[in-house]
Amino acid sequence: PQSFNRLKYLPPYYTLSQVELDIALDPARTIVKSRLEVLPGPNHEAGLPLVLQGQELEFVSLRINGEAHRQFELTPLTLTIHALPHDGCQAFSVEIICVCIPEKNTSLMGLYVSNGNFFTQCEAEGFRKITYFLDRPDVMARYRVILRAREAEYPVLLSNGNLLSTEKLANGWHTAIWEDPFPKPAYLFALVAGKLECIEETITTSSGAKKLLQIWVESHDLKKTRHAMDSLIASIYWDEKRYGLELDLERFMIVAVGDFNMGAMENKGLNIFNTKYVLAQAETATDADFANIESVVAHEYFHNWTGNRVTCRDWFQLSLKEGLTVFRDQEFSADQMGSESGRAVKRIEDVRLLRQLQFPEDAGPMAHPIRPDEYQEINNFYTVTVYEKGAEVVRMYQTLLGREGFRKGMDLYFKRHDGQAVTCEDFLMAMADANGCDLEQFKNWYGQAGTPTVSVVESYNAAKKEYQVTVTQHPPANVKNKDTKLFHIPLAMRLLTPAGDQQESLLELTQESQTWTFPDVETRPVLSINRNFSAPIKLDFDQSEADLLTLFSSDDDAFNRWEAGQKLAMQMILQGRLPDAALISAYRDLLMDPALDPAFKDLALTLPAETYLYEQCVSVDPQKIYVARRAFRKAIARELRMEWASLYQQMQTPGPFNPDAASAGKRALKNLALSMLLEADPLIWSPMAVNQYRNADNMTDRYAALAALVIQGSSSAVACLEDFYAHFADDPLVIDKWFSLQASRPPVTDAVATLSDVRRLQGHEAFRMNNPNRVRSVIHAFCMNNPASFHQMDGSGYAFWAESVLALDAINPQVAARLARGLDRWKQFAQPYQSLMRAALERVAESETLSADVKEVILKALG
Ligand code: B3K
Ligand code: ZN
Repeated sequence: PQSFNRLKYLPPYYTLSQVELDIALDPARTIVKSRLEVLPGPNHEAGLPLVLQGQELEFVSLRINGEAHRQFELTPLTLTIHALPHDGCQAFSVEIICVCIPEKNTSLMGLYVSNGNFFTQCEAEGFRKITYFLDRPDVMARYRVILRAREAEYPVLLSNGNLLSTEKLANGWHTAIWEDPFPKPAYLFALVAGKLECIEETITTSSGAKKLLQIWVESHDLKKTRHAMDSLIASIYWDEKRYGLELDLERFMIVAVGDFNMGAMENKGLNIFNTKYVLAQAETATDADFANIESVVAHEYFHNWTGNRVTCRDWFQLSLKEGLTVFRDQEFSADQMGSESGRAVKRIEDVRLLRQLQFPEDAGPMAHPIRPDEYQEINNFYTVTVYEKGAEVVRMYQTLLGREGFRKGMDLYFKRHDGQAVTCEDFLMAMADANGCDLEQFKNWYGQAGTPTVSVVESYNAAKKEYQVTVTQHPPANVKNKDTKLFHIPLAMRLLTPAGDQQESLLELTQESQTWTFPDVETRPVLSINRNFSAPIKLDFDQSEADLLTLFSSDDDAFNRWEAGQKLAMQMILQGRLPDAALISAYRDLLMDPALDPAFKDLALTLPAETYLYEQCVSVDPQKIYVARRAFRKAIARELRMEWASLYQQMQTPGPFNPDAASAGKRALKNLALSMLLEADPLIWSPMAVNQYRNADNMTDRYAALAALVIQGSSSAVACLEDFYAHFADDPLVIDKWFSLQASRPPVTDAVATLSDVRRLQGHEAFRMNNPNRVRSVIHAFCMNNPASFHQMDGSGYAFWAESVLALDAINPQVAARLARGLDRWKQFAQPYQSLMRAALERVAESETLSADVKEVILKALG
């Protein structure tokens, strides 16, 4: 397979100034006429041909400077034009007519049809499925777009930028002309056409300009758009306040679509969203949905500056925009929590996600630096490493430079690079130059894969009243390069003493090993290190259970307080122990502390995920881990049944539903209590859960009660599931929840039952193999979110996985490639799992029709 290398980047031979598109939309035959104003590029040489990318297109005609042109070659992936006027040394125009077939496009890249309407997805390389083009992010042009369609079927015609005019044509067709004043790469192009309606608001931004905001959905969904609009408005004001960045267009649109490969897309002025990240109302969306919508709306909006105004030179630089924009959305969401404890809760959630998903990636066969050096299919590199670890790296600049220093760096970045396509190094240099500091060693975070381990050894000299800590960095175990470079690691730390007299400080670990000495420490302190998860590392610190209990009950850093509890639980689960009296008592004190945020209590009493526990083992026995974790949980449920019962009462949220963080935190703790009570005393508490299921006025409480019943294998679960389906049959997003709850149900008696459930769900009338959300709620949920049912000693889960990867690959390679990642960590498992997984991988590898997407993932896993 062809692979692309970061160091082989060449500037373009040709570039574009202006693009005019005239698109006549028809599901069976869309005609695309383009007129490109071409200029010699930075790397031009006289006589070079112009090579355009094009995929799955029917070529019709080519004109150069208005004249028919015959010196060209077509391949399945390119249109190469020879004999250019003046050897291509002066500007010339290219006019191309071609045809594509949106209704046959199940890959959901390029132009496609969803529920009768047209949508596009161009990042990373989808524009070439619409027309022949210089489809690379360092070619930026101004676009003028004429959309044509039959008015009765497609009354709304949208594209990027500003609407110039509309016109009714005689034959029942109509047109709309859009112009985007900002030069952009093709991946930010978008069009939408169909029967849609919008809610709109006008706001005034910092310069006093009026801006039109619209959210476009199918008419029956209009009532579910308020939260997305509020999130958008909050994002716009936050970016002005925190970074001085203003919305630059007169109009900003969000459109929701039910068939979408990922969460959302930041096309200039016309963001396209998976319905899952737009539509919400109390009756149909959970607190998690509300929070996700807020953060995805913010993320896409923030891309308008970090991604669109300043974009990536090439796709290896993806983290330049994604890591930075994730960091920005994390900070926004933290601020929206409304309190310091809320900020900490958000931080814990973000780190939990990183460690559950990114750490395994960084330890597995697809490990790559946040700026990869090599890829075969770029779509495989929209990863938790590029996004979430990328965000951690951006966060470290802020930790090292302070908020003000970070802001200075951002200001210089925009001053230098507005309107350009740049690299991660340009970002680093802006940070360094704005702060007059040397970030040379910090660069290593961009170039090396794997999670570094930092080991800590401490000593206290009671006679001298002196405390010493020695910190050593160890390169990630899986890093292949011989000359491993040392990282620049910021470690926030504080010595906890009874007197509370020690301040927080920041240790900068830049050498392999460094020792810090602290004088005047009156009593042996307890070390709190890597506070707020200041660096994305694994900490190897053999702290006693007594010290961990001290941290868990009194660390003033909420993240480390939570972390101490996780570490205690993790160690005991992996040793097959149940929580001892001291830990139970610490849990009890924490749960009953009136000063603590309920959302924090919920996180503190939620055990580390099975997949995170896997990462701590040399040879994973998934069934053993499942049993040990479940037993540990049952013990917490039983030992604290009085506390759970009283919290279940105390955490009720009377009055109308409010999705704010404070109310959501109370609901989370209440519903944790309910599930614990069901675990402890199912016969007593099942009727209470059924009662909550029936009477809830919001989806969070209704779904939580249903989930508790299903997970417990309660006899009432079946009737409630049937009722739920009947009630929400018309709402695809709610039906996705119904599917995914069943597919991710852990084994109650025997796990084979779950696989047969999954096969039954696949035969259900509402199952759709070509809708990514539905597929993810059944197949991905089972294979990637239900480890105890998936990892069976008969290999049935893996056989199902292989069959599903192959079936999906024929429909949608991106969705299939995501599922293909499900066996990445096969080498880490004990037998017989390991051999069975390998056999399943080999079965997929044998297929002769694999997409580049799936092939890369499978061959790297086997390699
Ligand atoms: N930039 C898009 C992701 C595109 C994925 C292409 N396979 C969404 C986002 O990160 O905001
Ligand atoms: Zn993004």
